[in-house]
This record gives sequence, C-alpha cells and structure tokens, in this order.
Amino acid sequence: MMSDLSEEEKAVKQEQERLERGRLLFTRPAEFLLGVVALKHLPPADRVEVSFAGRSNVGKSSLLNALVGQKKLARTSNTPGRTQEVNFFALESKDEDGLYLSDLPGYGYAKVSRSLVKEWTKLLKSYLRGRPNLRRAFVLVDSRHGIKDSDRDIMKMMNECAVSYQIILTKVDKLKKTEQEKVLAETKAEIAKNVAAHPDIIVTSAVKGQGLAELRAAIADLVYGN
Ligand SMILES: Nc1nc2c(ncn2[C@@H]2O[C@H](COP(=O)(O)OP(=O)(O)OP(=O)(O)O)[C@@H](O)[C@H]2O)c(=O)[nH]1
Ligand SMILES: [Mg+2]
Repeated sequence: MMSDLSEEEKAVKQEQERLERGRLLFTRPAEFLLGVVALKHLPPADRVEVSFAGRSNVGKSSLLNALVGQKKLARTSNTPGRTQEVNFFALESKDEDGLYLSDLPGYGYAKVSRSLVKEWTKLLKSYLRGRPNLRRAFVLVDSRHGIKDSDRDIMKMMNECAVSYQIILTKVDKLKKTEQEKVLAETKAEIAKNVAAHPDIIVTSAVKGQGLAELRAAIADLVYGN
C-alpha cells in the first residue's frame, strides 16, 4: 500500500498548487481600464484591488506588464515621473470575480514642483484612505538602492491609512547574488519593526521574470483567500 505524503511533501504540493493558482489568475486577459487624476473618477470598489507604489523609475509599470505578460499594457519610460495618474487595470473573468490592479504615480522625483508633489500626496492619501477594496499595496524598492526616506514616508502614510503593504525589490538582474542577499537582509531588518508590513519580501526582475510566479501567487491569495 502507498504511504501517505510526508509533511514536507504536503508542503511542497501545497506550494505548487498556490503557484498554479497564481499562474491561472494571470492567464486572464488584462485590460487598461482608466487613469484617474481625481478620486471621484475611481472605478466602483466592487472587487479585490492591489496597487503598486514606489519611487519614480523603480519599475512599477514594467512589473505590471511582466505580471500580465503584456509588454505595453502600462506605459513605461526612461523619464522619471511618467505615470502621473492612478492607472487601473482589470483582470476580468466570465465565471469569477474580477481583480483590479492599480499603478500609482511615482514619488521621490526631485525635479517636480512642490505644488505637484502636494497634488500627488493629496491624491495618494485620499486613495489609500478611501478605498475599502484595496487589499494590499506593494511598495516597490529598487534593489540597487534599498529603502529610501521617500519610501519611509509612503510606508508611514500607509500605516496611518491602515493599508497593509508588502515590499517588492525590483531590478535584481542588476545585482550579483551576494549583493541581492545583502539588500534583502537589510530590507527585512528594517521592516521587521513595522506591523503593517508583510514580513515576506518578494525579489523580482521584470526583465528576467524572477519573482513573478511568487507575486502572482501572493495576489491570488488575496483574491481567493489562503
Ligand atoms: N534591468 C532592469 N530594468 C528595469 C526593470 N524594470 C524596469 N526597468 C527599467 O527601469 C525604467 C523605469 O521603468 P518603469 O516601469 O517605467 O518605472 P515606473 O516605476 O513605472 O516609473 P514612473 O511611472 O515614472 O514612476 C525603464 O527604463 C525600465 O526599462 C528590471 O526588472 N530590470
Ligand atoms: Mg510608471
């Protein structure tokens, strides 16, 4: 007779199923829904939403495109501060509830005027505060630079707005393995003090595809429950 699976085998199988659920979720067609500059234009809060925040040029739009497997869904650019609205993308399904992904305006770009920064902060704050279906904000951090003060400001804002968030390290294809490990350890140590931060950090490369399966699975956990 066949013996039952060991605990370890069970855990491996569960993780495989989790990754598969994430993969399937992202086989849905993704569509650009709309870009909003004011809150009154937000789409109805009737489905799970996750958002992507981070400094200008950190790779938010690139990561979104890589996640959904479409090169040009979200506009990427070499000009920091390109995405100036909250852009919404929808993953629709005939049989299941939909999912919204939102691409937030980048922050921390020195060359924008103070009044523009003020506008963005206002938009961001009211979005974070007034979005009941926002299940998690991913805060993207460039793995070459680690957490910066402007990231700390955003995380503080998320804390205050009771939005739970998770750090994603981006562009790890630019780092050697030892450098990756170093920035991961430093980032982990910093967020350990923070209760609103998810303890797991997802290490990604939009270019090489690293971490995408894990990120898709993390989003699927939010859609379907653990
Ligand atoms: N090597 C490498 N480059 C990347 C990666 N992700 C993004 N980039 C590059 O980084 C630059 C900025 O990427 P975007 O995705 O436009 O960044 P963003 O965070 O959306 O920028 P804003 O909309 O201006 O806030 C582009 O030149 C991308 O090609 C990555 O994983 N690896
Ligand atoms: Mg962008």
